[in-house]
Amino acid sequence: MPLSKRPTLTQFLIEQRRRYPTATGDFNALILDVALACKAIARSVSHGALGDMLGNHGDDQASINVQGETQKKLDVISNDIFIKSNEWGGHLAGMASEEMDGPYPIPKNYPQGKYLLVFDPLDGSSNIDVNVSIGTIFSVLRAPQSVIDAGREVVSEDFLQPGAQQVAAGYALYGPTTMLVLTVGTGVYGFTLDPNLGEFKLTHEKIQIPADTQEFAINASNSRFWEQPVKRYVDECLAGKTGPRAKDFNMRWIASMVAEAHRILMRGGVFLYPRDTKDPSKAGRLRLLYEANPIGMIMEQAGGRASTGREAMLTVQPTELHQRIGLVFGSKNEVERIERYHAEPSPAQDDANPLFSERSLFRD
Ligand code: AFP
Repeated sequence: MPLSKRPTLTQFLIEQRRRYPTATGDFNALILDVALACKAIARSVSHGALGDMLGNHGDDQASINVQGETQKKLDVISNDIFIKSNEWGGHLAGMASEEMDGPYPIPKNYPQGKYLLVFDPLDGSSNIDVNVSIGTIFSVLRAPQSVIDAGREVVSEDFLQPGAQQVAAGYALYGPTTMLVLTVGTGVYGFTLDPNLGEFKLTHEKIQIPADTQEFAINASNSRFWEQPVKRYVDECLAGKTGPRAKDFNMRWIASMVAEAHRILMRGGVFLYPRDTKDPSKAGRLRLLYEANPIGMIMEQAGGRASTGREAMLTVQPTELHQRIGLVFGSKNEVERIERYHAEPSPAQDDANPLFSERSLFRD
């Protein structure tokens, strides 16, 4: 399709809005403010060392975020860009971010709106200084009626909504091209930034993930911490044609979840960052509200599946703002297989019931 014929993000949103005659345009304006923030982050990321953007925030006095992780300069810059682009529009009652301890109430000098915006402003920070693709992840929820009616300040509890209640989710991928991948509940659409126009143009309509795959992504350096079902799944992938899967697999690990998610959307695959025993105080590495849920909505809307390994991700009831969780997503049949392995009796139970012993040919 010639570039001139490709709808812009604005045109796409207006055409989607026509399905809802009572729509006020608030939602569309919010998505466009988010898209503007992503364009500004893309610009900062593209300058890299030229823009004094690399390295840790606070330079010699490195700052640590609520996650206990060293903040990169671009983490803080990206968070500020998101706040400044979205606080003034009158569409939000509040925001929450990986980079902020608590929720961000809309300043009194701006009107308060009916949505909540939750985001990881820059995911994959460990890749910034080595010029590997990174991304932004965002999720839109409805503010509780009590916030809208009373106009009260948001509190953390207002954000603790299951992923199935998201009204929109998406990510920006800062790679060879800058892309915005978005779902508003009617499928998954990809927009590529036209650097000459400064506009996101529709390039991928109704993305569908292949139900099967021969590609898995996991950080194999954690294998000694994995639970048995994950060990079994990975062992069977590694066994390839010679094992129970009777086909060879390929492995990938970029350490930027947005890049992995995009590859899986484009050609299938499965991503695992499971709950493991590496740090018993953490229920997983990834965060539920602004990583697992938005990526989960994208995956489910594209015909894939997102799971904790034991249950559907979008059904999980959050208990805290920065809650961590085990995450498996991608090709539906592969994620369901991993869930089946988690549902089978664990080895401890097997000792009592040898009949239920692991069927894998590769027991430890
Ligand atoms: P950072 O933003 O701290 O680099 O974490 C990125 C991430 O949350 C996710 O995008 C990656 O898939 C995962 O962590 C990489 O984790 P490992 O560094 O343990 O492989």
